[in-house]
Amino acid sequence: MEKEQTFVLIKPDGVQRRIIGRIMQRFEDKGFSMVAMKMLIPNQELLQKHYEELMFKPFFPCLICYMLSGPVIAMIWQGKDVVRQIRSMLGEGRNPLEQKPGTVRGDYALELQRNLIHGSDSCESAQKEINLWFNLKEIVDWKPSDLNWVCE
Ligand code: IDP
Repeated sequence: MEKEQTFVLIKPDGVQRRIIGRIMQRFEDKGFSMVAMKMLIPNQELLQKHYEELMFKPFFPCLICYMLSGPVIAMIWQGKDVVRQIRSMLGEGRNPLEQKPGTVRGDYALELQRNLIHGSDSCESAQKEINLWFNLKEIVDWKPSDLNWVCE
């Protein structure tokens, strides 16, 4: 069974716009499995760690403020090549206006900042982000019953 995992965060605008279900549906339809999920209002310390690489960007204070503005949904998704696949399904690249229809950002977002969703950009950052947002006890080890029909 393919155990690659990635961290996905539906940002405050995704929650407020009530598109959580539609986003998760895309990942389930592709054949990925969710192994952890929680809703929370993240605190500043957590967000500063999550976005530490962007600390010196001019938009950093604004980004933190936006991310503090309401609840988010933190998730771990598992499956074959899941890190790369989910990045491409959410619409990689800074500007949602450049993203193709069929991607989450391409279908639902117009702005650089309010882009609805985060997905880890590498296996290394996925592991780091999973450890930052989740305890081991919150991750569920389960085998989807249709797995043999999705993966050879
Ligand atoms: P990513 O989410 O596509 O991986 P990053 O460069 O890691 O993009 O940026 C993190 C988040 O910071 C973006 O998802 C977006 O919400 C916000 N952001 C990135 N660039 C800008 C900008 O130029 N202005 C405002 N917000 C930005």
